[in-house]
Formats: sequence, C-alpha cells, structure tokens
Amino acid sequence: MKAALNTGITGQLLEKGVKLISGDLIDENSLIRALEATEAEEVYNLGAQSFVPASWDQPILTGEITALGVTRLLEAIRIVNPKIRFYQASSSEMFGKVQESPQTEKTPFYPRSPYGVAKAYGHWITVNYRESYDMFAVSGILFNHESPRRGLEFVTRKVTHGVACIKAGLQKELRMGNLEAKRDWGFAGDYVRAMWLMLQQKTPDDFVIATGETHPVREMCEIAFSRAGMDYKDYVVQDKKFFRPAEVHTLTGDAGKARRVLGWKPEVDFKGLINMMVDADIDEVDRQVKNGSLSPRK
Ligand code: F7E
Repeated sequence: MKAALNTGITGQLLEKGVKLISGDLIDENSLIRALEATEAEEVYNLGAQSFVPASWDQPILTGEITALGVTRLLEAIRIVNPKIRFYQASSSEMFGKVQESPQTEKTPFYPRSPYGVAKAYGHWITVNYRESYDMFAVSGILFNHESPRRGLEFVTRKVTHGVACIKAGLQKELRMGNLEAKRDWGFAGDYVRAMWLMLQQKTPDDFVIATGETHPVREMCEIAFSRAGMDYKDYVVQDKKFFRPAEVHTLTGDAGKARRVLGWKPEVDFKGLINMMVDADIDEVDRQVKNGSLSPRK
C-alpha cells in the first residue's frame, strides 16, 4: 500500500490511489500509529518547515519539526519495525557558506540559517541511527529541485507564476530579493527517482543529488520572461524586503557518487525546467482567468 502522512497542504496534491493518514512530526505517537497501520517497508521523510526565510521568524518551530522531527520518526521506526528502510531529505542548505566547490558528500557543513542548522541535525541523527542501531537509514543531500508543483514562495515558482500573471495583465511588476544568488537547480521528478534508488541499494549510504550546474537568479528571470516574449528588465524590481539576514551566495553539487553507484543522472536541464514551469503557469493562469477565479486589472 502507498501511504502518505498528511502533515500539511501537500496532501491535497497527491494522486488518487494514495491513502492519506493524519500525523505530525511533533507528535511521536501519531508516527507510531501511522507505521503500524500501513506496515510500511520504506519511509521517505520529506516533512519539514522548508522555507528558509520563515526559519528566522520561527527558529524554534523549525528546529522542532525539521530537526527533532527526524529523531521522532527514527525512534518510531525503531519501536515499530527497525527493518524499515528510511530516507531523510537532507539539503544543500547545510553547505551554506561553502567550504569548497563543488560540494560532495565529504564537504564540511556551514549552515547559514536556522533551517540549514536544523537540516544538519537531521542529517547527522540519520547517520547516527545507522551506525548505532544498524538501521537502513540514508540521507539524500538534495540541491534545489523544482517543478510546476513548487510552492509560490520559492524563487523559481514565484518568477514563473509572476511571468504568467504579468502576461495575463494581472500584475505589472515582480518584486524580488537578491538576483545575484546562484543555485544548482534540478527537476524534482529526477530527484525523486534518486531517492527511490537510494532505498533499493544493498547497503545504506548518503548521496549528493545535483545537476553540477549553477545559475544566478537573474539568469533564471531572463529565461522565464523570454519564454513568454518579455524582457525581465522591464518588470523585475529588487526589494530589500526579500533579502535574507544571511545569504547562501552560491551552491554547486557534485553528484559523481550518485552517477557511479546509483546509475543516476538528471534528464531535464535548467532551461527545459524553467520553460516547463512557465508553460504550466501560463496554462493554469489562463484557465483561472477563463473560469473567473482570477480577473485581470482594469
Ligand atoms: O531561494 C534568492 C534567495 O527560496 C533561492 C528550499 O527547498 O532549496 C530551497 O531553499 C535563492 C536564494 O530556495 C527571491 O535569496 C531572490 O538565494 O527558492 P528559494 P532556497 O532558500 O535555496 C533548498 C535545497 C532547501 O532545502 C529548501 O527547503 O533565490 N531569491 N529573490 C529569492 N528567493 C525567494 N524565495 N524569493 C525571492 O523573491
């Protein structure tokens, strides 16, 4: 049986045929009951307070969910069935102020936000349970991964949805933060395949999952606007409100180990990803304008 622990709105996006079970990474007993009810063989922990800026506003909540939530889930597995294979969503945000480039599984962490710090805890507790209890517990150190399902607060979707709204006459400008920050962006579908592969191996291990290419936010804006026949310089306005107290300036992952051991490589390139997201947002905004749920400014 495929089951998902519904800890938030993502549950509403899941396909039919997936059974949703209520639970919370703060509530240990709900995790135990979910594992018992599903007789799970594999657990993928993608649950987190995952928006980096929100982690400065709610650092303790972020630690409770994103850090200690991992221990609660590992403990629940140990109680219900220690043979369950466990995947922890670790993050390139753990590299923060990068100590070397590109970043590999061996690069030291230097997180730059309460979110990054919490993820570093989640990473190490997963390693620790593997080594302490001989559990099949692995971490995927995933660099930014995007798709048309990305939340509107994250930069790629903010831009692609903004492009669609400007094209439809719903807004006149797009207010952005640091356009010089660089990220290694990949397609979420490719990265989910890597997560699954990690749990099918003979021995548990940690892997960096990335494309190996890095691009500035500015270039992402340029590609997105030009897909819709516009020049980003006519619409994008920088606004201090969207700058972070401490920025992760540049990230580039080296997924060489995943290529060698898992036989994994990304299928969608950066431009293909941004174009896919712009096209999906233009279609969605058009649909909403036609059915009256969104109306253009007079
Ligand atoms: O920002 C810059 C911003 O919010 C990317 C999460 O999934 O990936 C994600 O974390 C960059 C940053 O993602 C705006 O300053 C400029 O440098 O899309 P983001 P993130 O913080 O990199 C990692 C791997 C995770 O684990 C996280 O959970 O874009 N930027 N202007 C902006 N960012 C946002 N959100 N909004 C802006 O207006």
